[in-house]
Order: sequence, then structure tokens, then C-alpha cells
Amino acid sequence: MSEKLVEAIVGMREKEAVELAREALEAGRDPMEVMESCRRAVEEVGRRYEAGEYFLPELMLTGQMMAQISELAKARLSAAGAPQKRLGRVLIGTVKGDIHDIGKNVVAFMLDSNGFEVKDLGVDVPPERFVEAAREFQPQVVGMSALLTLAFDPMKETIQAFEKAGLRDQVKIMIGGAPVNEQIKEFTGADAWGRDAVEAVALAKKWVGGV
Ligand code: B12
Repeated sequence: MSEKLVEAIVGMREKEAVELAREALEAGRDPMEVMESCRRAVEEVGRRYEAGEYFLPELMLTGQMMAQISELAKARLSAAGAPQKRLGRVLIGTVKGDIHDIGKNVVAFMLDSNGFEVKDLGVDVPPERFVEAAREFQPQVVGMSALLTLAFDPMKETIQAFEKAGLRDQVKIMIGGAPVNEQIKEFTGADAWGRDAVEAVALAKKWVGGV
């Protein structure tokens, strides 16, 4: 199944891709495995975009396929009785100026399915919106995603906004997205950065669950 799913996504066959994912989930396939196939497919789409073989419409269609498939996977997880949301709360969003959300959604999905209560603010989230939501939701962890190098400044500004609001000591902040690394972590003042959704879950567990 997984190769067929990857091929359907990369081949831009939307209906087939969503159907394959639905069938796999209904047949009892682990939702995480389905999401891993999606991640591989998006990687390949990205490669083709960079090689000039694919253009913006293909990227947008990929985003739509990802949204549909992760909805199905999420529904499956709750039907299967995913762990109670007891580990802690994570606030997450893609920072101001950036509308990429496929990776952020994978991270939110993995946190959710690993027992965290996740509030997802979506994309292009300004610093004040992060702060406002943190006041209401009281997360222990804040996750910020960025795929554009232009979004590093907004990441830093968001962390400064937490400082100004007097909330910086109450949250651990992790950042991620393909161009993020140790240097960007230092630049923005985040507590840590994560390479992928597995690292995001490990960080959140370390900070909240003491695991
Ligand atoms: C798909 C895509 C799009 C889609 C996004 C659809 C969507 N709903 O997200 C669309 C078509 C909308 C798009 C638009 C644009 N894009 Co674009 N896009 C991509 C592409 C091909 C793939 C990104 C992706 O989804 N990867 C797959 C996911 C699963 O990986 P990921 O995001 O890295 O996430 C993983 C990790 O990074 C990590 N992670 C992510 N977030 C977080 C958060 C935390 C807290 C942690 C711990 C970890 C973590 O975990 C994830 C899961 O493993 C990349 C190229 C690439 N190879 O990355 C370009 C790319 C990011 N885009 C680029 C550009 C330039 C643009 C546009 C400006 C194009 C334009 N001319 O309009 C616009 C930007 C508009 C804006 N304001 O944001 C450039 C950025 C260059 C740069 N240096 O800034 C790239 C690198 C392509 C390129 N080589 O030129 N894009």
C-alpha cells in the first residue's frame, strides 16, 4: 500500500491518494505509518519542485491531499481510542509571514496521538496571537514552525513577545521546519529545535512528562 500511496500523491492523483489512505486506515493500518508515507511523498514533491519539474499548483494540490489524509488519520486515531490527553498542553502554529503547514500539521498530529492536548493556531500567526492564546490555553510547551528563511525574524519576535508579556518563564519553546538548525535556535532564543515530529514529541515529553 505505502508505495502506491506515495506514487499516487507524487503523481498528483488526488482521488486515488485519498482513497488509498482511507482503505489502508479502514483495513487497520497504523495511522502513523500512513502519515510517514505522506511525508516521503511530500519530500519527493519538494525535490521535483526544486528541480523545476513541478510548480506551485502541484505544491498546493499536495497541501490539499495532506490535509484530507491527516483528517482521516486523526479520525482513525480517536476511533481507536488514542491515549487520553493527559501529558500536557502544546500550543503550535506557523509564524507570521509563512503559510507552510504540512510539517506543522504532522507535528501537531504526532503530539496529539502521543497524548498531548494540542491547540493549533494555523498559519501566518502574529506574535500577539501566540501570546494571547498562551494566556488562555496555558500551555507548558509552545511550538513554532517556519519553512521560509524570512520567517526567522518573526520567530525571534514571537519569543520576544513572550518575554514582554512576562510569560517566557512559564513555557518551553521549540522551533522547527526544514531550514531550522542550532544556529537559528540561538538566533531566536528558543529552548530547543527539532528535526522532525518524533523529536518534537521527545522534547515535549522531556519537558512535561519527565520522560
Ligand atoms: C509544499 C510547499 C509549499 C506549499 C505549502 C502547502 C502547505 N499547505 O503547507 C505552497 C504551494 C503553499 C508553498 C508556497 C510557497 N513556498 Co513553498 N515549499 C513547499 C515544499 C515543496 C515542501 C514543504 C513541505 O511541506 N515539506 C514536508 C514537511 C513534512 O516537512 P517540513 O515542513 O520540513 O516539516 C518537518 C520538519 O521540518 C519538522 N517540523 C516542522 N515544523 C516543526 C515545528 C516544530 C516545533 C518542530 C520541533 C519540528 C517541526 O517536522 C516535520 C515533519 O517531519 C518546500 C520545499 C522543501 N523541500 O521543503 C517549499 C519551500 C519551503 N517553499 C518556498 C517558497 C519560496 C515558497 C513561496 C514564497 C513561493 C512563491 N513564490 O509564492 C510560497 C510562500 C508563501 C508563504 N508566505 O509562506 C521555498 C523557501 C525558500 C526559503 N529560503 O525561504 C522552499 C524551500 C522551496 C524552494 N527550494 O524554493 N510552498
